Amino acid sequence: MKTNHNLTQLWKAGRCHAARLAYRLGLSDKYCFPPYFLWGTGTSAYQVEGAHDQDGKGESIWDRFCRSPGNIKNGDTGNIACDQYHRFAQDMELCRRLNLGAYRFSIAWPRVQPLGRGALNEKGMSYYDRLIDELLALGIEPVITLYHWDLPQALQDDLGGFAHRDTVQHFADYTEAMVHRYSDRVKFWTTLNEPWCSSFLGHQTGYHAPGIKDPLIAAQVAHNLLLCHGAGTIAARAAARQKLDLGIVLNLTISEALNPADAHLADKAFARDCGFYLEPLLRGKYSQAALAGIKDFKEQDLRLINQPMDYLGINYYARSLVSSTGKTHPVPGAEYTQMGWEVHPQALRRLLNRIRKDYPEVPPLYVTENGAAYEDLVTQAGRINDTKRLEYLRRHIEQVALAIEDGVDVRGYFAWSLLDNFEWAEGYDRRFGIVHVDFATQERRIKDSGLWYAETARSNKIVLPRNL
Ligand code: GCO
Repeated sequence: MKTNHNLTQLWKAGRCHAARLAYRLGLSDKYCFPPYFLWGTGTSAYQVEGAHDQDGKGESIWDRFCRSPGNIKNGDTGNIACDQYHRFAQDMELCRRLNLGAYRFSIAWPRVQPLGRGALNEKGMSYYDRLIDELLALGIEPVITLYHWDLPQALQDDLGGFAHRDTVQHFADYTEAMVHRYSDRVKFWTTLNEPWCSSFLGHQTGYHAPGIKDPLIAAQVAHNLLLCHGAGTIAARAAARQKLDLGIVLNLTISEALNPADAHLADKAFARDCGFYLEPLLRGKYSQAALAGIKDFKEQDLRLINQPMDYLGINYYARSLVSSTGKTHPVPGAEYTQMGWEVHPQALRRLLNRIRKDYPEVPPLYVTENGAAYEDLVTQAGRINDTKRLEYLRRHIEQVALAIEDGVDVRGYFAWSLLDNFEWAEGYDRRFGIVHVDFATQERRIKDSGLWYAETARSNKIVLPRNL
């Protein structure tokens, strides 16, 4: 069996190399991604699971935040969300129908450790056992995110959450317990998803949980989250039952100038925003400016943050623009998604190249999120002709292919999201799924974008025009 499997892999890889050669020689317009390229989708626990107080789950900062009137559009909450806690088998079957190689999901920390420290909740732990086993039975790689924004409320109440250094040790202990339990079956692990959002949106603008508006706290949280990544990485490696692929997922924005005369501003913004994360993670350094904002800093912190990583996950939705006049919106002639984000696929290629150029030591890259919110209509026949989303995905995937051709080591692409789900402060008003969810009935329907994506994942190929 094993040999047959290997032979099939070899045959597939051979065909793929031949197809890439044909593309490069101008004999075909079909581009074949490398044979190891991973096609996936992602979700996060609070956005899809629901079952917010079931089977011993503790309260999270998002449970609490959603209960305060005015925080979330239409007063929506993640109490039920996509009910994936009860419907995971159906959802994983959808992943199979979409031909996905991987499913990226997060563990709800308060589900498995209700108070964020101390006793584990076996019922919550066994939920992820079942989810993982289901994925493996379908031949889909589970990719676990340890923290996607739903901190146990008890840690917020008792310690001040990530503003307090003790939370770092609690995160490391939680990580150790998860890796000990699941790493016999799960190879891919992410410590944190988009720590910029947790710190800045959660503690400076207050747009996200826990809803704090204090720049000093936000800066400390940003630093402490990086400590969590470092301490979590060490804990994960020590508890691992196999060699792990361990990394972090960042929303690195590429800043570009609307007017070429402002290019220096764009350069500065890139160095500041991406540098805030990549300098300490990859080089064990902070810029003077970054350091100035952090009150509780110890020299050895940088050594802790600077752990070897097996990959870097990048979430890309839009570029950010700079202009000396301050006016960047709207860009004449530009398209925007329902979030008001500019559609600019070429900047994804530039971002991937820029990271490789400025940080040659960067580990292999994955595009861990990319996708778009548009309003969807279900036709009488039950179809969702979401052409704009399909085009958004297609055009960004083209740019990933071009980045690979440029020599950037991109190993996979994850469409955001498998399902329409709870879009944080926007509630259920913004749909990112390649699968439609009717929130009244929980019925799922694969959208046209999903059908297209399934075919792309199956064939590992796209049509790649030469004049992009
Ligand atoms: C993010 C999140 C997702 C969002 C998506 C769209 O990392 O911001 O991972 O949870 O839903 O980005 O806003």
